Amino acid sequence: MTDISTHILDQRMRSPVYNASGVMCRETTELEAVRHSDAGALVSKSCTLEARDGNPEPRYAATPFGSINSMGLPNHGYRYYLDYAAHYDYTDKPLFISISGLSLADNLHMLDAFQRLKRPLLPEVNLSCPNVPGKPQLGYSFDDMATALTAIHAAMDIPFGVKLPPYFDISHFEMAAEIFNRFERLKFLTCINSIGNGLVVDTDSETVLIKPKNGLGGIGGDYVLPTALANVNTFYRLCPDKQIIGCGGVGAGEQVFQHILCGASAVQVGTRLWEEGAGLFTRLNQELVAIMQRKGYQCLADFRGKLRTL
Ligand code: ERO
Repeated sequence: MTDISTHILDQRMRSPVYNASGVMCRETTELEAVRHSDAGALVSKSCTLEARDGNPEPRYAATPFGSINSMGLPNHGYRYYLDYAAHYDYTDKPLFISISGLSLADNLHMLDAFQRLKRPLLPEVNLSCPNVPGKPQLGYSFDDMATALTAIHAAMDIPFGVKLPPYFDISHFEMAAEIFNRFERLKFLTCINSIGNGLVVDTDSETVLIKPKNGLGGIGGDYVLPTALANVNTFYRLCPDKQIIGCGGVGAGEQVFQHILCGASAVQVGTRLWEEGAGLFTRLNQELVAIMQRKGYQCLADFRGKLRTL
């Protein structure tokens, strides 16, 4: 028997794959569809204090190699997800709650409400939304990120994680890792959010594909796989006490395998889930099992983090 189960903290996942925040998770019906699928966990849409409609449409487009989005954080407001979390059956599969307040005070307010539920939910604080005009990505401002994490860590009794933007320079990886390693209850790092502020152009019409921000948006899908793997593997090496959750460029079991080989304990899927729907998870699990059987691996620990260098 090939075992593809994994753990985030002490919570067991029957499969390492689940949705990336933003895809199939704004409505409770969507969250329930992921819960009833072969995903190993689920994460809710990043929430704000108050409900938001998000940016004007069109704000998502599929492209030949992935996707571009500038959704602008459309969500029902944190109370909607708080209610879902309050009634969730935690014996089924882990529930991650994504938090993306427009200020540190908003984040602290929402995190307090979620931890007061006294349920085993896993907060994922989004430090990397690229699409809210006038709000820079916190993950790129190291001093502000350290200030925010200091306050969040002091306020949190329960373990939590962060969703990170992609980093591209070794000095930035090292500076970010040094900050994360200061915080004991910061237990997992999700790498990566979409690559912010890309531009996809349609040659025939000579236009951008999405309306907000003159067409700039977060890039996901095949384009981002090497960047995602670099972030997973580098933080796996630099933050040995944290768990890494991979995200980016997953379309088949092979990319799930690669994320885990680079050190991921679990793997999120965004663009491909948007395009294919929740049946995707059954396929990814089957493809991952086939690769493991071909290689003679019986469980994920047999190859997790064992990427070889030359
Ligand atoms: O526009 C969004 O709602 C959005 N899109 C992303 O690619 N990443 C995000 O983190 C995000 C909002 C929090």
